[in-house]
Amino acid sequence: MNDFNNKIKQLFENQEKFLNVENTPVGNTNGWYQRYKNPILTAAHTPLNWRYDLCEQTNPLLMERIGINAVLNSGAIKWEGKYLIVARVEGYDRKSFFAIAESPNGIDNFRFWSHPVLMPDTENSTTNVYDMRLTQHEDGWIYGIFCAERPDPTAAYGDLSKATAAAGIARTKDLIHWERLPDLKSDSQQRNVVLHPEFVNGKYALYTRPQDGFIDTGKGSGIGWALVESMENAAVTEEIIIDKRFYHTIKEVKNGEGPAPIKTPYGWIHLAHGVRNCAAGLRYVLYLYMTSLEDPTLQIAAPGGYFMAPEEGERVGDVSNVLFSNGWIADDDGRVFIYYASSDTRMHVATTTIDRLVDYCLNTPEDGLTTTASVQAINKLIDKNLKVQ
Ligand code: M1P
Repeated sequence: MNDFNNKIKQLFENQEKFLNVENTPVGNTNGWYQRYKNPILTAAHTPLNWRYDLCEQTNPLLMERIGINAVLNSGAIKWEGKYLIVARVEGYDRKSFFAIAESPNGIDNFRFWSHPVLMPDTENSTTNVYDMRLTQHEDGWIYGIFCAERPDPTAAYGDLSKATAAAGIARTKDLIHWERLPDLKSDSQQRNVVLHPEFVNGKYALYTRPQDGFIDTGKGSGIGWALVESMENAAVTEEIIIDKRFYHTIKEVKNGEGPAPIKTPYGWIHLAHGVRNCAAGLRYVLYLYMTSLEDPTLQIAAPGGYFMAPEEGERVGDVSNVLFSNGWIADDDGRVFIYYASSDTRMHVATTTIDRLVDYCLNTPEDGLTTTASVQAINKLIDKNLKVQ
């Protein structure tokens, strides 16, 4: 074997070893979920043949040809017995694309499918796509809704950073062939749009996030809800806010729906991200809320504070101090796999159960919005405990 082939052999052997590393639970938890030692997907997990030219004639120095920067905000679905991630993969060129990785157990051994998804484009070409939410809808399709980013045509001459965010829509029956549908029509910009899995009053129901600008939600006061007649030509006509932002909370600056909610006998459980500002910049944390089965626009539980926040190594990355989740899987046995990205750089998993999430939603005190209310909630718990101790 010549030197070049030896180097290739070594490269693939090292990669194989890396992909096979077992993931193990870490840390004491508060009983809400279990974190794991290793990220489940990083740039280094992407296949070598996406990055290297493996031909000796054209790449005698065996250098990388295409750099992958990060694997982050991923949709998730259980499919044919496997745990599938529709990852946002970002290249050194800053473009994001979707790529599917699968694992036999949802916790480790994730491997990317041979090719990334070549998402069909719209007539009005899309510069960037990211953060897909997957919904297995009762109409028989699997929908992927994602952010479709384009340059803002109203930008002043020379302003090359002003952009627009719209909700791109695609659907598939096999996660291999994707049909791109027109973007969601909306008076405002939209990001973090998610399809509810069931029809509501015979219509498709969308969780929205109206925003005045590309970054700022401005007057957009929280997570919205809109019913649309069809997904082939989806348009927001009426939008109500079902999860509001409040002053001095974890979602003061903005919030956004995470994955499609999970149905339980007690209500729909939602995972969302909340953003506040501080001297170090924006801080993204994850929180839960619950809506009624009879009326999914009605919030019936709003546990105060965050459910998960960046910890240790999670705190640092391309956009530090960020946890973001747009994928989770509720397994048949009651386990829930929460897939979350840290600091816009890598993907992790945390496991929990439906029982724990329901208990958390129904028994965590709401944010009383003042320091007095917070102390009253603690005192109430102390008094209760004094009676049983
Ligand atoms: O950088 C943090 C996140 O910022 C955006 O989310 P939001 O619109 O809620 O602020 C998105 O760009 C997201 O991809 C990113 O993780």
